Amino acid sequence: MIRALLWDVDGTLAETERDGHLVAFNRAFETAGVPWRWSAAHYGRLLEVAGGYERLLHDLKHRDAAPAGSAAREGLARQLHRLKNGFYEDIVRAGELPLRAGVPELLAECTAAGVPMAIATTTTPSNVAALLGHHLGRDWRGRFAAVVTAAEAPRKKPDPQVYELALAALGVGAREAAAIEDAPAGVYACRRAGVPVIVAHSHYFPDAVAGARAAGPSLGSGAGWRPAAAVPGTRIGLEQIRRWCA
Ligand code: XBP
Repeated sequence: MIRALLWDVDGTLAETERDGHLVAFNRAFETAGVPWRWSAAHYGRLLEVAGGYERLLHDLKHRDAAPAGSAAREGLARQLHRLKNGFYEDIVRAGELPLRAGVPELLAECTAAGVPMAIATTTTPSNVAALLGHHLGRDWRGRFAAVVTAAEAPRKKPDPQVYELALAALGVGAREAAAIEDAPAGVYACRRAGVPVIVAHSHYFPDAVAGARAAGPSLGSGAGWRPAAAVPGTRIGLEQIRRWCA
């Protein structure tokens, strides 16, 4: 029986990669005066590298215009990442990152049903606080029994650390929880932690990932899910998640 729900953040709660982080990275490049920008397609490829700082560092290694020494590259990556996170918060506060369809309803359903929830993300904690504070209000933290971010789980997905810490904080076994994810790295992290996972595909991760209990285009509708949702017309709720994980 599923007794707790674990939420990934980027791409799952909102389209944060396409509409938030990418836009913010490019604003950071402009502000720092570096001569390159990331296209949407290039960013899609860079998403194979987990972590915004790590992603920057990876990209800098392949740029002629970037500093040649590793210490200088790391310094620049740190500066750009800090700037990026500031711009990301501005984007959230400007209301440009709405929650994805079905997310507010599933959050509310869990709260009403007394099903504990955790955040399980390897993004920077300030990004999570900005997004959830904007959408759920100043007391957003109280809606979650545990919030695990890159601060607590430095080993990024697909490492299972973030899910293992979330389970321990909730005090539930892996099979007593279900996770909502969008990306292959998140699905692998869940599988390695033994947590059943439901995938709501996002802009950058539209393809099937092996090992998910179910996958579909949106929590906002029962249409297009594999395996099929019991009631295709309605949003994905706790009962449906429990069926898929049974
Ligand atoms: C998503 C990530 C993050 C974000 C950027 O992790 O890989 O790095 O893309 O955020 P998850 P930061 O799927 O665990 O949420 O710049 O804060 O790393």
